[in-house]
Amino acid sequence: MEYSNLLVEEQDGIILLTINRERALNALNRQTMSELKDFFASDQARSAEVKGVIVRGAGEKAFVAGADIKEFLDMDAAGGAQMAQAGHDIFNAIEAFPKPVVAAINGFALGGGCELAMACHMRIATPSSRFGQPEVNLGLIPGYGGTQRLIQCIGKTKAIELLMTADMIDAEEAYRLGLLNYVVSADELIEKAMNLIKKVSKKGPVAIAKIVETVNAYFDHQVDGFQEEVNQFGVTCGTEDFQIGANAFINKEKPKFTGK
Ligand code: CO8
Repeated sequence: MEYSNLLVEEQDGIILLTINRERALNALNRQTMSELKDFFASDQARSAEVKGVIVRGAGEKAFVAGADIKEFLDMDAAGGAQMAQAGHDIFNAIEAFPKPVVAAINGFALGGGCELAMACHMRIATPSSRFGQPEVNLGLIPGYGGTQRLIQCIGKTKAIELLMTADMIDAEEAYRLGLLNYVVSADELIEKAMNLIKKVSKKGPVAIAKIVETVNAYFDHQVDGFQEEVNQFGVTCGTEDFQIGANAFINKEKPKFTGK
């Protein structure tokens, strides 16, 4: 698929995925959502050579300022539910991606933008970044997972306040609440995200994929997360990676994982 709203660049096996609609503060219109869906399912993203994905917004002002409000002005109840479901499917696929996905946030991460960041495995932001779920200002509620993931990230007490008031918080407050992994300067943002992915890429790839599955199981009410851990622990014990990792430790060597 040719992308008109995503830029895909690769550096040292790490994909830099840029939401590229700077004039609309990178708002997620239908086209961008379908490109995101395509990208995370693509052979390029899922290639064994890829260590992870950094998601960022184009320009200096916004990560993503939300879903594209101009596209859903005339939406009815059925159309809204359909669009929200499609968004859930895409963000769930990002959350389930078997390699680290890091949001590198410089500027506004609002509504669907905050929801996209929360679907990523880790979040790093610059001090001037601002976060919020302002949907109630439009007479809506979040539709891309925000009511659930905000609680998961920061707990109900603050989540319900932010969801009800539509207040924006700065990066320092977002870090304090547990929404962010790191706050770094704009100059350091991509380097920090790259270093995080490089650190993860030195671990056993099967184990990393199983961490994603097992952590996500905690939030899946159909699945017993503890049972999932037992099952996936067994799976990782049966891998070549485990043999390589354990032997490397005993022989005081660095492991060369095969991902098998
Ligand atoms: N959608 C569409 N266009 C947008 C959006 C958006 N979310 N945000 C900004 N833009 C556009 C503006 O319309 C403007 O375009 P133009 O120059 O053509 O008028 C351009 O980006 C620049 O924006 P501003 O002039 O407003 O810039 P400011 O610096 O004055 O303000 C703000 C920046 C505070 C970020 C402001 O733009 C703003 O409040 N944006 C909207 C934020 C918002 O409400 N986001 C939530 C949207 S709802 C949502 O995300 C629901 C997700 C779930 C959907 C479920 C299925 C439908």
